[in-house]
Amino acid sequence: MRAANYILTAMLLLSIIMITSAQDFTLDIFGNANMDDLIDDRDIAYVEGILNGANKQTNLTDADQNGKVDQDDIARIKQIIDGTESELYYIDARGETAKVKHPLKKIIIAYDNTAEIIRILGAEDRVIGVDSGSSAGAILKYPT
Ligand SMILES: [Ca+2]
Ligand SMILES: [Ca+2]
Repeated sequence: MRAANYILTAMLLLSIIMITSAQDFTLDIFGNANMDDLIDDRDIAYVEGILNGANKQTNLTDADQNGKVDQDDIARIKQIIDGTESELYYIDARGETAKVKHPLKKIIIAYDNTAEIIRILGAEDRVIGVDSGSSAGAILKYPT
């Protein structure tokens, strides 16, 4: 279930972030130090490279948002990978840093594609609201 919770969180964040193109997508979650589309062991290696001077710091390196890059960020990235982190920092649709508690217990669906992902993940019991402006697709399966 940890993996499912992480995927759920990631997918919800994706819907918030508003993907413009799959080809130039950056997962805007702090801890994605190498600025690609996921958080994995390569981000740990990238932060290690920053600490030894081989890599340049990126906007998403400070995983715990304490204003400095150190071993604690590597520890946080490891928690994100194994699903034990209690909160995630991300860049929201307005370009501002935001925080979400993890795992998610309550979900509000804003886009049809998110509604379908929630259904696929079997997390429909966590949905407490939907965007009443949506008028098509899987989102209509939820009461408004
Ligand atoms: Ca990454
Ligand atoms: Ca930090």
